[in-house]
Amino acid sequence: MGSKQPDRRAFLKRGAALAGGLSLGAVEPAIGQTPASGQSVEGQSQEAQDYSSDELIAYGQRSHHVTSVREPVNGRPSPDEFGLVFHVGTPLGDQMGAITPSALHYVGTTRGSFVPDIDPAEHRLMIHGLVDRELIFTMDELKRFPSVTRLHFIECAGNRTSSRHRTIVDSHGMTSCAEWTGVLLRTLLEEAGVQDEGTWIVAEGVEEVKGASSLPMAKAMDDILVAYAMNGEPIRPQQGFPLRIVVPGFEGILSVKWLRRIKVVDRFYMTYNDYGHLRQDSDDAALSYQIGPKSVITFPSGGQELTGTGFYEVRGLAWSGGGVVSRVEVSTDGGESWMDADIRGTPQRMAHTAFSFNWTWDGSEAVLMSRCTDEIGQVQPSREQVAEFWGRSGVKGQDNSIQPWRIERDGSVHNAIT
Ligand SMILES: Nc1nc2c(c(=O)[nH]1)N[C@H]1C(S)=C(S)[C@@H](COP(=O)(O)O)O[C@H]1N2
Ligand SMILES: [Mo]
Repeated sequence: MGSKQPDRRAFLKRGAALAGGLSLGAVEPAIGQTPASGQSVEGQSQEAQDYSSDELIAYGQRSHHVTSVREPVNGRPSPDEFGLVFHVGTPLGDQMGAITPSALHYVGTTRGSFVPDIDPAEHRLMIHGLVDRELIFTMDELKRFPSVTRLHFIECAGNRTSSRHRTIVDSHGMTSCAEWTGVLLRTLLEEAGVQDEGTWIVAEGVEEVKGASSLPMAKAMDDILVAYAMNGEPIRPQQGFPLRIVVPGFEGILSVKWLRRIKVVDRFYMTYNDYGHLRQDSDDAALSYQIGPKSVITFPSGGQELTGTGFYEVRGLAWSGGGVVSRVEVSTDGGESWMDADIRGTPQRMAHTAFSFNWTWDGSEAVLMSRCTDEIGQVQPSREQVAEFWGRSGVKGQDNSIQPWRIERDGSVHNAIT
């Protein structure tokens, strides 16, 4: 069986080279093909993995030839020597399409967390405070309510542009997109009966003082999900098993994981999370939550390499807390001129939207950028525009400025921020 493999792969290789040669009339090797000098088939020497085992038939795993993994961001290893998990980023440079595989969804924790092991049979959600009826739900009870299934990104405010970043994990690794299923928080709040003075909520996870966030009632009554499933299966422990809120379009810290309590209150509460983000003022808090129109080129991005001149599909992701992505433009000359990119699929509200752009690299130095416009007309700003607004202190709140990647003559790709 194993002996057949090289033959088959060689055939595929010839077939692809032929097809590429015909359609593009290329003299050089077809796209993605290496010249036929070194004939060795990569990975052949590795020990074979038995994908036909009972275990992997019952519950699958990716090919052992695929090695892309989450990486610590800001240089802080997870878990650390005390077992605490800090922010760990999604390898967006390897991603295809808009949905992040659950196993690669970024992990965000406010001050470092132990990922708790919660028994869903024992877990409860309490809704109390300024309500007519205080309610306590089991997981089974929550699943009896009408549910919604929605694609949404989550993004940590820690994602920012900087000259120090090398790869897209450094600059944008703390955003991911998944399909979430759960009950609208509004459904549960209506069940409890919110009193007139109830203008804010405080949502709390299982970790005592950590992981609590304040949210305005208008958002709670709009589109917040109390989610128990992610990409078709129960939410994974690192993402909040068995229950979390997903706050569409707002910064990630508000999407409280391991959710156990929602208190309806009459004012903005300065919780541990809110204090960390220096929001002593409720107007400032409510205004700075929403993530602006944003996009990034995932290929080619920092640390990757172009293997020769010619045709490339430039790929990326765009998103906005303001709703649907309506337009994505790409520049290959450092922002001098812009051209429309192709949007993949039907963009969803507050969800990553994949885009692509056909490009022929002539071998000269080039600076690639992308720019997102959302359905309410907001346009992603350049770093210069952001600096003009915020001054030398840098961006407060989220940084949604344009990320430039420089292609060097040797094909290497670097962060172009100086
Ligand atoms: N209970 C709890 N919820 C939490 C956190 C936390 O530490 N504890 N971290 C927050 C932060 S800072 C972010 S960015 C998001 C990350 O969600 P994810 O890990 O599913 O990507 O969860 C938020 N929810
Ligand atoms: Mo975060």
